[in-house]
Amino acid sequence: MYKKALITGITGQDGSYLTEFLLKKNYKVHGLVRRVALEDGNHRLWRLRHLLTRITLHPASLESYASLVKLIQKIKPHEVYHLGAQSYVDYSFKDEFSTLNTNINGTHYILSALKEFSPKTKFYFAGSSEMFGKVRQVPQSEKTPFYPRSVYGISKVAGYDLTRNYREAYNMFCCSGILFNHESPRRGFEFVTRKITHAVARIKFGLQNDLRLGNMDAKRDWGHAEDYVEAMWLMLNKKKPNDYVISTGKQYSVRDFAKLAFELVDLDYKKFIKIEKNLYRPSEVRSLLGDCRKAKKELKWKPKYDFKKLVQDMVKADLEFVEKEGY
Ligand code: NAP
Ligand code: F7E
Repeated sequence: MYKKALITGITGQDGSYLTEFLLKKNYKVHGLVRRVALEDGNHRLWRLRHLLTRITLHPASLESYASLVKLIQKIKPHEVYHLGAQSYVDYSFKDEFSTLNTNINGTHYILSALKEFSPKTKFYFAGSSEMFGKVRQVPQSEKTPFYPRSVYGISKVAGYDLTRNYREAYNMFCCSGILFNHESPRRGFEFVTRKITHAVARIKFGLQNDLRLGNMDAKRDWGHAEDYVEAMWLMLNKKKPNDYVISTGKQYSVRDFAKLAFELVDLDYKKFIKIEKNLYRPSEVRSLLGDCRKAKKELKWKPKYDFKKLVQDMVKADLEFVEKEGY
């Protein structure tokens, strides 16, 4: 018997890699999408284009409990991967209300709908290293206290607590992955890694002269999304539900990322980068470094990509992208 998975946020970076991963495991994959995505598939479904004939997309809204109930009753999924969220930290300073609304209520509605109509469904919540924010410990593990520095981080702490509470109160199979930054050629263009690799390719092809960045001293523990979606599945396929940090255990600055990305096309990053104060955040997360020993031990999870391979993958893909698309 095949398994059915429902993915919210299927149109995003992780949603597309997770879809590929689950299809390889013979899952029937269902995705929740905003109605506009179906109207404007060319733009909004670009990450799923090669998969569209093999999956079922359902228009629904994370803001509507009723639409989620209908969807869950219709599909009766074995597993729900709740990835849908306003995921851009910087935007959460500009629109606090919609970030909280989508990220907290969306999570709460799904958990509540599952409790009422499909309590045996396993649930994955996309937690984030942004929950650690102004870090209380180095490196950060499942035991590290949270200190979020943005409304985005706050919304993820609330989602994490809701997920844990449904597990404890109603005995449901609910897990949070506390994932550190993960990137790929499918990363959104507003995130710093993709902003850099896209700019590197555009500069190389003579389409752009410089790259404007904010805080280049910020440090992150960067992995590859392809590796990280596997960890989501491993969590839901353990005997018991639990929460896990997923990270590489290595830390690099935004400057390190830019330096390597420019070097890969034989350019010196110092000649192209301009620092803009308005790209700094009102309260920055300066340094994140994960301790994923629990995931390595209990899930037998291990990333295949290191930092250099990740940057190479993204630069190569953006050189091809800019050459083909011309922008
Ligand atoms: P992403 O590329 O930004 O994708 C976000 C997804 O959420 C998109 O499919 C988007 O749909 C959907 N979404 C946003 N607002 C929505 C709304 N109001 N209603 C329905 N869907 C909505 O993010 P990602 O990098 O794949 O990350 C996946 C999840 O992991 C997110 O929850 C993110 O917060 C979390 N996370 C990411 C990282 C990371 O480094 N990538 C690390 C830790 C946690 P549209 O296409 O319609 O906008
Ligand atoms: O910023 C600095 C910025 O926007 C990384 C999301 O997936 O990972 C992501 O959140 C760092 C920050 O990612 C620019 O100040 C400098 O320190 O790429 P980012 P993020 O904020 O770490 C976490 C784990 C998530 O959960 C989120 O969903 O880079 N930075 N200059 C810049 N950042 C951006 N975006 N643009 C710049 O020009």
